[in-house]
Amino acid sequence: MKYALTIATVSILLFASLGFGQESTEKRVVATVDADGIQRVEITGGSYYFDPNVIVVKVNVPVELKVKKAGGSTPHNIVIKAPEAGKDFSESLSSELKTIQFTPTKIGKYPFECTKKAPFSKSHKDRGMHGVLEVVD
Ligand SMILES: [Cu+2]
Repeated sequence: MKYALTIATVSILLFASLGFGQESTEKRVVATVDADGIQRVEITGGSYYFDPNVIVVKVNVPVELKVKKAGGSTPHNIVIKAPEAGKDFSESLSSELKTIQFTPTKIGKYPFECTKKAPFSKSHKDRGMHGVLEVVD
């Protein structure tokens, strides 16, 4: 009986910690199209998040993502691999703004992430550095 209780307690603790670890607040931004017909969004990457982490853009309209890193010495990048939908890039983040240009050609949800990982620790993605680019009509 005592054994069963211990198992139950451990399971609950494990479940709670997993739930907590995966908790990430959604920061959603809908890109506005500028007068020159380009939709621009600024994204900051830090330890361990992207802000915003849900980016909504229109299909077949050029996009400029302005990416930069929040302070700190931990290296970060932003990677999205969806060449079939017009998006395929890997850019390291620095304190200076970098511009990533592409034109999304297919409606859908495309995950982006930081692919960095320190030895013997979880990947930045697993620590919360990921997001979704939503391409809408
Ligand atoms: Cu990172």
